[in-house]
Amino acid sequence: MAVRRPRRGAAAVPRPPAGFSRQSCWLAARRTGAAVGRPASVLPLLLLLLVLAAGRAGVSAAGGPEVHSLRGSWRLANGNGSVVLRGEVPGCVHTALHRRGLIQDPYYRFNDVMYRWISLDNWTYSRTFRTPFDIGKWQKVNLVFEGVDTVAQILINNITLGRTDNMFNRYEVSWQQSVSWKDSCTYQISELEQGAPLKMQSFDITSVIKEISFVEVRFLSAVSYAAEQSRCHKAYSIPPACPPPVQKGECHANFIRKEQCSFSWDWGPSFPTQGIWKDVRIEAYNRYHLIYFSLTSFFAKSAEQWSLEIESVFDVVGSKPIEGLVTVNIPKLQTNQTFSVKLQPGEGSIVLHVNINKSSTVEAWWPNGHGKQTGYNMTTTFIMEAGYQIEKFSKAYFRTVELVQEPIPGSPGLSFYFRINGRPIFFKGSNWIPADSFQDKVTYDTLWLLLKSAADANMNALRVWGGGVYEQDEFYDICDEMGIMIWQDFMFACALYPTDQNYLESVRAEVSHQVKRLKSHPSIILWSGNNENEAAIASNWFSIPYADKEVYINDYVMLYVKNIREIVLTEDKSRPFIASSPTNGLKSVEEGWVSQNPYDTRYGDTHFYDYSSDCWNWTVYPKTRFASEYGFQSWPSFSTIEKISSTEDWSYTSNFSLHRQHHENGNDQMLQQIAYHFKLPQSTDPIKKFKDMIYLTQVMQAQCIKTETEFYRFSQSEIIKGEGHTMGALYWQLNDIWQAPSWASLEYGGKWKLLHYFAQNFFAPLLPVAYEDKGVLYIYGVSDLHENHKLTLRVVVHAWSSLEPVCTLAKDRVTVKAQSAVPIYKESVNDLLGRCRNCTRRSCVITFWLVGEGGLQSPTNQHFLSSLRDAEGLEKTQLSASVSQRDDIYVFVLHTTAVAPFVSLDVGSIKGRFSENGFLMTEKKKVVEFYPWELTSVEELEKSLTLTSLVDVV
Ligand code: BMA
Repeated sequence: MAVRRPRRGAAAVPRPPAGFSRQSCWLAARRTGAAVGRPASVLPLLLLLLVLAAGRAGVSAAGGPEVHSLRGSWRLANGNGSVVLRGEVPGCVHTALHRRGLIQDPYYRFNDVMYRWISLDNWTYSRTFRTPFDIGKWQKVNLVFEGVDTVAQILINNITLGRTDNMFNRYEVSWQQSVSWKDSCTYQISELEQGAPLKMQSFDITSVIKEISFVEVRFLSAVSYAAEQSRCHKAYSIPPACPPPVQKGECHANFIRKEQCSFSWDWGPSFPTQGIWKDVRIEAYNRYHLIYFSLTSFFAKSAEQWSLEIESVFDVVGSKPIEGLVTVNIPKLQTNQTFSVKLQPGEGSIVLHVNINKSSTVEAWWPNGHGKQTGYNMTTTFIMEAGYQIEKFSKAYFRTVELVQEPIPGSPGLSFYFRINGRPIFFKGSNWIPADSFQDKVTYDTLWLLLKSAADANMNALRVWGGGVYEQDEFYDICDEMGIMIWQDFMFACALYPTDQNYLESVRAEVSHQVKRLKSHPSIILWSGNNENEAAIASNWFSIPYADKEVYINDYVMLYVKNIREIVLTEDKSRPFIASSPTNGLKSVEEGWVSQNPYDTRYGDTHFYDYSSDCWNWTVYPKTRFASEYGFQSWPSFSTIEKISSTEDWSYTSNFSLHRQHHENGNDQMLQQIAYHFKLPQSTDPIKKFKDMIYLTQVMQAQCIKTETEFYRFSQSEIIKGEGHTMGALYWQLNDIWQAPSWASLEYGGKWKLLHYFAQNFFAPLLPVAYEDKGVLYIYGVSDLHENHKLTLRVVVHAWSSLEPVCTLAKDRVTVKAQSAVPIYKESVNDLLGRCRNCTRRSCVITFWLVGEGGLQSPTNQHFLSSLRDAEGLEKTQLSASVSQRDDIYVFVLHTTAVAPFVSLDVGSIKGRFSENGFLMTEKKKVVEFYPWELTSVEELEKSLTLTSLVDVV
């Protein structure tokens, strides 16, 4: 196995139909204490009848909380007041400056470094607001921030209410417990000395609010804060100090609880934003208030019983407990249960266990490709003696998840795979990064389009990577609806982290908040502590002297095991937890949570990158239990680059092309990989040459990741030399944060790279996969289907020089086993070439596919017998297309005069995707559909269309 170099840091996609659920019914904050509900006795039923008589079902009776939104336009000023403007909330400074025309598009050319001053300044958001209601009427009035990015002091009417330092936390602000703003080192020290609470997250503003109030959020530059925190951490250093220079980023991201990649990454710019990035509002209530509501499902095997655990977190004002009734109703499952509950004063939760009526059939939630994503409408009604009634409408989903780590016969180590509803599932998908440097630009439609593209490429899983953000509720809602399983990292990546007390407090609040907020989603199937931090210690990325290693291991265990894991296990018993990715799973635990070699193929998951070996050679890939990261870079298409560059930038070696590449030697690595199999562009026309390069990087990336993914898929049922049973292939990475070369298969804006079209095929539920071993060609039948199938394998050999097949073969009644990869064909390449007149490795290519009854058919796959650089007989083709419209889609009829490898259709910036792309065209005519994502026309498409195949590269 090549060793990974330590690095740093509709078939169409229609708009969501009207009324497409954006359910997001659980509220949020962090609390403690628990009380368990009991099934109701007779007495409280009286109460129920009384309240039902008083109020209409589905509507909160009078007395419910008042909410006043503070979203909208705020005043925004920089530190010395020289820049003043209006800024939207939710939003950030960069977006505000751009909207007002004070800066250009931050993604344009070199603006990321030009605009560094923005994040080095300290900005203040402020506004006045008229108190929307008679606050005297309310026992509690809170100012609630769902997300503040990141370090800020919050004031109302010039009185400091508190401070924030974690963008992943929710803050409620008030007056009584306020602290004054101090230098952050002093702050830590004095608070520690006094033993005072270090982070205040719950305040009550009742006594500070006036009829007209002035609210201010004074930010401190995240960059300065991180530097200062690092300086204050005197006992020992916490590396890495800074990102590699090629990333043009900021230092000490690990000292601030902020999106780690906002300080730059190897695919992303440095835009350490400041802003109020989520909802902000005033909330007023009497007696009691529901803060979080969540449900998780469980299945008791012995009793064959589904149940739901429903957790409600309340704030009870005053000194007396409140009693009442909670009714849970799931009409479709004939389940209706009432519990009597008692809420203690202060913040606490009640946990109800609802058994689902056994005479109803429960349809489970399944991953994409394995069944439906059934959810059941559920109403939970809280009727409390103290007044108003709360009704929550939610979707109850039923699914189980097990992470199976058990011995495998014939193989040392342990398995590592997921069983969903008792069925082992091969994970097909990719890794998700933030969809924009500016989160306020990520709309529901952005998320929907990216996730639909994942589902359309036959993916069933994504990993939300730990260097970004915990995604918006809508992200997980969409995954629930599309059956995309989420491997959810906590937000720590490629670094070591501090563990001093106030840092840990902040993280504890963050984890508790995020788990409560997200645990109702069936799509989330795993919590994972961090990205690559076990590996960073084990492989000593930061050159830590051996004698000091223990300190860092202790910190590691303190953070991910004693804190994060402990909270997760308390908050959520419905899904597994692992401490890191990659990890050796149970083996890492056995070795004290940091394994000698977390990349061990016989345990846990692996990340694997090798840019120098020939990627067509499958023997370089690790026969791992689970490939959770692997990939190759490519450039986004010209239409995407064009938007943020100017003419002088359009060459592969321009300053711009170098600037945009954040991975050391990235552009050269792509060239090297291309050169293994293709001729490099030689055109004297610089723009043609640049476009050819872009095209080749995409062809190379698609072909490399295809080879690697197919290897993982065909390794799922076998053990070779003790290795195998690979049960997951999540390539790095799905999406882009800006327009730049990266590992993504979807460009910024959503356009599919050739890789994404390839993914649709290499992740197909039924796929024949070929590889060669010592001169023998093997074809495996790979299937995710739940039944065995008797199919016909068709193998067709073409000469590069002719559209007529040289020879064909049909192998009937081959058994492709359910959810397996089995050999279905074997022949020495020499025999095969011998059978097909005049074929040599250089002159011919093999295509093959599977067909069966009932329309069952795999994509057509191909196997190259030599590099295409050496292909003999390829002719210059005349590719042409005619475009027509059929209902909402467009039909492209393609014609070729010769065999054409890697045919690419590109319609520039017209949003939409083709039914297939990048294919080997061996017929004279082929029909490809285009699914638009916006209004377009035949004329526009014809005008924008570029057809390219490999022979067009000169
Ligand atoms: C992975 C990720 C990222 C990185 C990618 C490509 O390991 O975790 O840190 O962007 O590799 O280098």
